[in-house]
Amino acid sequence: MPSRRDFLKTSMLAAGALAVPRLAPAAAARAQGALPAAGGARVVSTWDFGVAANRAAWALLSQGGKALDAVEAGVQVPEADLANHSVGKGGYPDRDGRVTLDASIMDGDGRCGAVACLERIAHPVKVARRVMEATPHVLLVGDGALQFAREQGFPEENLLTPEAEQAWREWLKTAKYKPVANSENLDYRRSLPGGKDNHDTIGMLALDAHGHLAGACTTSGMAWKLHGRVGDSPIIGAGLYVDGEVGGATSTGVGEEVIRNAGSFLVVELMRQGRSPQEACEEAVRRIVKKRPDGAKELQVGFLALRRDGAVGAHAIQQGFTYAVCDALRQDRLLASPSVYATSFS
Ligand code: SD4
Repeated sequence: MPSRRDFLKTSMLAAGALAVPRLAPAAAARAQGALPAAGGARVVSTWDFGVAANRAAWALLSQGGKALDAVEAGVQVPEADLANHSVGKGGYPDRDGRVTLDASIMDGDGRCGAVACLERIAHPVKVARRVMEATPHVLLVGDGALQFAREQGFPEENLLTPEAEQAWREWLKTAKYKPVANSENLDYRRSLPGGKDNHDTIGMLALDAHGHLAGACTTSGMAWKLHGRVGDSPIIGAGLYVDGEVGGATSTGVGEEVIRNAGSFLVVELMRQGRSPQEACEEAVRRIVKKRPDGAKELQVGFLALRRDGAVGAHAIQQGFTYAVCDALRQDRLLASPSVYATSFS
């Protein structure tokens, strides 16, 4: 159970009192509220690296581009960033030293594609889109996904960078696997190989000027996972779900918990029933916390939602989940999500 202090702090966070590290409250409210009735484009994405990813998506959206093209372009930014150890090339490998990538993409009309446990291809989101557009399938995995990518002409390369390999060799000394939470606890972060958390996924949702929605999600998954492990990110309804009549949702954190609760689908369905994006994310997080006997005290999961009118919501189990919001007004907003627990590892 959260302590009273945690609860009080959480209530303040939920009320928005502490929710905005880099914006005044009024500006944050504008960033989260519906867009003007006349419409407009908006893109949101998970974590600090979402700011740069949003900018790439905005380059298309601001020119009247399609939401689907925007999310595909946006998430390629962290996929290509070698300093990012949780997405794309440069991602931390699995227990056997193999970098395996998961990604999905979805349009507001229900079209979707995904790849899981894909090796040697730097931009899994592009392969996911190709699955969606060039096959009758939704999800290709492992060798089959690689075979398809090769046939489609995607270049192959070694995705294990020297830095990621070094972190893996360091981990091998103890070889202890724990799906630890992402938190603001700096001592904890520093204790991890490379001084970083062992997971962070980019999930992105976009609304274009024509009123169309799309989303994408891409990750190297949990560092040091068992070979063959697939997380929530490529599972439609878990790590990503978009319904043009309602809105979209995406998730980050310990994928197993999100899959168990069909998290992103749940967020969208709750919005369909009239909950705000914020309320829907809160309820999805609450379900995860409630089902865990330990109250999910050591796990992180965060949800991000974008309703079809542009309204945004986010909620996480632990403090520290950030998300980026970009629209015609401002392109570089980074907001702190409210959370169930104010601190995770104290
Ligand atoms: C996974 N959800 O593979 C991803 C990892 C992640 O923040 O999001 N980390 O379970």
